[in-house]
Amino acid sequence: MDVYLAIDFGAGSGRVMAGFVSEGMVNLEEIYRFPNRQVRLGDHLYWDFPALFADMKQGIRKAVQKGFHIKSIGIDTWGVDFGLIDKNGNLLGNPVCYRDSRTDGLPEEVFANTDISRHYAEVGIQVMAINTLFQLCSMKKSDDILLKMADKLLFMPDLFSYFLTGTANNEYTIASTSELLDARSRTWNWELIRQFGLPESLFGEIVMPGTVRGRLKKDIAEEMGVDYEIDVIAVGSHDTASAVFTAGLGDTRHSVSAFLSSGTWSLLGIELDEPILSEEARLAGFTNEGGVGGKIRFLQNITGLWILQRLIAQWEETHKETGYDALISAAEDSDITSVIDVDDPAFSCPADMEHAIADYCRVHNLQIPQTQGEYVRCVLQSLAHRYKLGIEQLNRLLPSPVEALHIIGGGCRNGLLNRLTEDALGIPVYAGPVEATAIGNILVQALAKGEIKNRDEITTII
Ligand code: LFR
Repeated sequence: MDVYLAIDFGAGSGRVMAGFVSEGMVNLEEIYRFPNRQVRLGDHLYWDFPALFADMKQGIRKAVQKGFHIKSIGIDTWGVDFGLIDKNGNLLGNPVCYRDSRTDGLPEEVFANTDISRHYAEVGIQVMAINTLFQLCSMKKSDDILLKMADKLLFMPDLFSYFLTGTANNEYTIASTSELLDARSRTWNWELIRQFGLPESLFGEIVMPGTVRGRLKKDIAEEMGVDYEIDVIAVGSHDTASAVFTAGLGDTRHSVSAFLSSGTWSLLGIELDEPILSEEARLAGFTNEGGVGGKIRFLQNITGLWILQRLIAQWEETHKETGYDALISAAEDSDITSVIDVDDPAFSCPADMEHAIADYCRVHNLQIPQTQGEYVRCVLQSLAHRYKLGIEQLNRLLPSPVEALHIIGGGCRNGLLNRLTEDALGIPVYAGPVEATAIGNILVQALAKGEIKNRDEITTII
């Protein structure tokens, strides 16, 4: 059977999915899932790129062994992180994880001498310490030798594609998470790059989703047991871009509907044709990231299920209850009313998430959770509360208010969170598709291959 492979790397795990389009439906099969770990080494927090690359190849091999004929491959990952390669095409060090402390305090330092409003009016990106811009500034500040040796900067999906094909370029949607693009022209903001003293040569050709990046290298194809040519296609290679591509398409009931891509992060917003670069948008924390088809993903980056994921990981270590269903039902039975600010830096990378929540509640005179159910309830209602705030802020910026919310991605399986969100928002909330990212990834490949002709066809499929 002919399939497209969607390779999706998240901060917690990666997977290889096979998909095909038939009779107006996308059919998906999970081929291989593997963990993605952040490794502390010396003073830094890294991704284990060689292990991830090996796992990706393992997934491709498994698809071949299952008898699938692979038409093309599309790769998407989380945003902002990158690898540097030297003139000989070798990887210079393991990519550093965006949760590394090297960028702590840098935005404040950088914008002490730069006009932040003017900056936003050009790049349109929510200033966050994790962004590529600040990672590069921290390397410059510490006189990092790797930056001097680097020939090209490749964002994570670019890096995986490069080692599969040998072609080094930068896909638009992932590049937009760097805070180094011009939001309107959708290409590098050279003035900004020069202003920050970054080597211009690092930044390569920007390719749009749907572009063929290259073919699977011969040696890799042989290793995979493949004797035909396989294209690697640039999809919406930022995971959120692939997911958002499918959100709310075909929703004819509401004229304005927003999306919430729910996973480790909660990305709440709306798709637009052109960016909103006003001071009001900046102050409300909106970002204008690049979307498939040249669209703009106007959204807020909200700390999502990360807090709950960390709690569960911690409970696992201390042999407490970790079953999702049991925890959710304990949360349903709990009546704690405390609401925390999920975006408070205290929750971004604490050693102990339970303590971080308890401390926050103590300092803010809120009831401190005592049971696991109370912790879960507190986190979920805080998220729902934050979504309400986000939609209110969005409504102030749009000509007419949001009428419905589509929650997509793994987090939309959390029925309690969906319900709390609908109660908080007072508008209809739709859940699904859970597999939004893989579906979006595969649809762009099908468009590139000419199997699907246009957005109307996609709307029918969705
Ligand atoms: C989600 C995501 C978000 C981005 C965050 C960090 O997986 O890609 O969109 O803000 O990860 O890169």
